[in-house]
Amino acid sequence: PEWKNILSTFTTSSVLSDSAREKIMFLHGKIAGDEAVVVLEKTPIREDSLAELFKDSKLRLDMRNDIYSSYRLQAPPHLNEIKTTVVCPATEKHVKKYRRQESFLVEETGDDYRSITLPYVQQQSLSLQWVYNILEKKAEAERVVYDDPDPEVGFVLLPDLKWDQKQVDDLYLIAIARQKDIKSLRDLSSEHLPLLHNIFHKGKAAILERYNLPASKLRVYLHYQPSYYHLHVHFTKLGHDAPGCGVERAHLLADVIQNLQADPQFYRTRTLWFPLRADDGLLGRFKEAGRL
Ligand code: M7G
Repeated sequence: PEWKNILSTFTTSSVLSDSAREKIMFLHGKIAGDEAVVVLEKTPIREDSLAELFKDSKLRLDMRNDIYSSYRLQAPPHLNEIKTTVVCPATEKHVKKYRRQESFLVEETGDDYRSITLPYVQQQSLSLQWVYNILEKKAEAERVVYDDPDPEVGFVLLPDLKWDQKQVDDLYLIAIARQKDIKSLRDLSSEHLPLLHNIFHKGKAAILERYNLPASKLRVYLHYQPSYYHLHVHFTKLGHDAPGCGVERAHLLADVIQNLQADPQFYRTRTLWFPLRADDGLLGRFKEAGRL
């Protein structure tokens, strides 16, 4: 790991969104002439750092009143880092993804998928280069938690970009299928059951072994719509409200498996509901088609 400040040239053009409670800020700007999105996030206080925190920090009193007092604690720099994510060069789609926006629930039949969603997604979804880099070990190779090389049912399990791996409390991993032709939930049929079973069982086993976290503590799901149209499964810790874990976007893998067992074409024929943001081009397509 190198300490290089590529952000010293970052100029902010706007705050896309922020949350004082979540202690996170999404910025749009430029790095050396290139469009960039920068995410700054304060990370949780780790229990295993407390001894050092109390011993090595400076403490300044703000106020004292009876039995109450409040302080500012200046932690040693390595206990006071800000998790920073940079997307550069960022596309307009990245900027939209992080801009705070009102969302609308869309109802998509199987036919809507084929006539509205699929043509749109084929034209304008985000690049999958980062996914291929992971599958081909060209990036993040040292972060991989589990790798099943089988071309049919294989997958790579690794920490999600959103997780700094400092504490298991906000554990977030993704399993990326090795098969390249499955865009999303909509492409799944019963022929994919061996793949889904494999991801479910081996993914949970690998997380138990590495992080000592049992299946009963995991939320295992797919997003619909996803941002990246290459099949992947999210593994997050129960109790941690990971972004996108809500009912309108997350489909539990256990349910997906059962639905496909009951009806091999379930996800190709059912109506699915999902939220789209006001500035999402796909929402425009649904409106044009009179489906909203
Ligand atoms: P999604 O459901 O397609 O979209 O999930 P979402 O981002 O709207 O949830 C893609 C998941 O992959 C997200 O949880 C991302 O945080 C994660 N992710 C995205 N990128 C670009 C990377 C990456 O380069 N490396 C890793 N490890 N995870 C990524």
